[in-house]
Amino acid sequence: MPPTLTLVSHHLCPYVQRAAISLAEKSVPFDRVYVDLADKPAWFLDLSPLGKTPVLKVDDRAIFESAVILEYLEETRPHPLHPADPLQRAEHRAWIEFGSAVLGDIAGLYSAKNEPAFAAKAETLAAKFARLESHLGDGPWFDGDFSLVDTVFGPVFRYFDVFDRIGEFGILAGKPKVAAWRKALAARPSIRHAIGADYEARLESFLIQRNSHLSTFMH
Ligand SMILES: N[C@@H](CCC(=O)N[C@@H](CS)C(=O)NCC(=O)O)C(=O)O
Repeated sequence: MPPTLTLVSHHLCPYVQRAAISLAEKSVPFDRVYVDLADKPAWFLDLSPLGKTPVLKVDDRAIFESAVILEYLEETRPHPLHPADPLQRAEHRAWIEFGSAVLGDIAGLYSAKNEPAFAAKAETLAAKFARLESHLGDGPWFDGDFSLVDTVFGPVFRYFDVFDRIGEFGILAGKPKVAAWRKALAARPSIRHAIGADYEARLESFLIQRNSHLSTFMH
């Protein structure tokens, strides 16, 4: 009997989405429970030493940290999302880390309290996407077959679907390979279905509540 998997989730968390996308790509059934990160329940803090989502419950054991969850699924489930070659696999792990740094910059962008701080974060992000633009090949995916790097960047680009409705901040402008990659990721069923139907409305109200520079465009 394979273990029962439960993904402890938050509705907006991009790191949770990584795990959901990998599980969908591998056709692995799993349950999902949601926690309120603004009011963390005791059972969640017991499971999650860092108090963060995602946690993957494997029967009665708990794995935390999304990159570790992805590696566990690679080791235990079919349909590999990592390349077979060790050097290429190491490169992919490095770009996954880059994806986490981009998520940190996105959080910095939507939390920036004033225009100069916002502009600085937008510039940092534009430089990171320029780096990706020069690294990407012919597509449609990051590097050959659909991989964990694609899994990580699907939730990254999802933020821009909402940002684009708020304003034009020039972060992805003039980057045709990034644009094509974003489009391919947005159409991938595993990525589309990694969130609930109310995701965008939830993200919008979260962004308004930040009371940040970005929020000022939303009133
Ligand atoms: N390095 C972690 C990051 C996870 C993370 O930052 N999760 C956020 C939500 S997206 C969280 O739980 N934040 C709550 C907190 O830090 O208190 C991973 O890859 O799983």
